[in-house]
Amino acid sequence: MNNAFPYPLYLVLSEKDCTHLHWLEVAEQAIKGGVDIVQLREKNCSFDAYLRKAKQLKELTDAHNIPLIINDAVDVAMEVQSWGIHVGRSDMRPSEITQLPGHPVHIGWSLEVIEQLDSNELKFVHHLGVSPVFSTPTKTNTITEWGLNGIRQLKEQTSIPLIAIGGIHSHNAKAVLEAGADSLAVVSAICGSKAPLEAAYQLKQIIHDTQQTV
Ligand code: TZP
Ligand code: MG
Repeated sequence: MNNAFPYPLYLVLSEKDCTHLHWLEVAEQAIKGGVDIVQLREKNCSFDAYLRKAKQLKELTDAHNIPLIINDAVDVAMEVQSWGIHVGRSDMRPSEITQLPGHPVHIGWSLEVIEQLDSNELKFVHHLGVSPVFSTPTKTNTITEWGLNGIRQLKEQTSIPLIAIGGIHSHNAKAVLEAGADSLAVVSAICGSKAPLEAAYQLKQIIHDTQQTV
């Protein structure tokens, strides 16, 4: 377990990817199954609609003592007072976010190209999303596929916690952790499951089993 990011199972939740159950039901089951942290990630959503969802989810995550991260929308994150915000290269920069009074305490940044490791922005970042580890139908507008070797190399080059995302499922979870990921972020492995509680539980078991050996 990485003390700087003690949330090894990370659910990235979006309504469109919840193919079997209501998105809030998915979140609740996933938390009961062992998810440690939840990110709300909605695209093409109005501020009001995003905020409504964020408030519903915050109520749930607060009730379970789980941190909430909002993707992209710094205004929504600040309004709902989420613990974290996650941004990519095309969003508000981490350094700008830290200028805002009352900004979220935790900032995640997607690492899509190796040049970002030289960026001044790293000083303002608390975790890096290794994006994507494997290609995935869930997000297709991606640049690098880091692969396991990419995680190994990044691990040597930075001490910022690495959150692996993209194509992570129970069959490759152990390998991703062994390559050096501090946390596994998943969408379809949980949102696309008919049984999100069991899907989360299975991933959490793999994490526990792997932590005994690495
Ligand atoms: N960022 C990089 S890949 C990805 C995001 C949001 C989607 C991951 O989805 P899945 O279904 O876990 O492969
Ligand atoms: Mg973004």
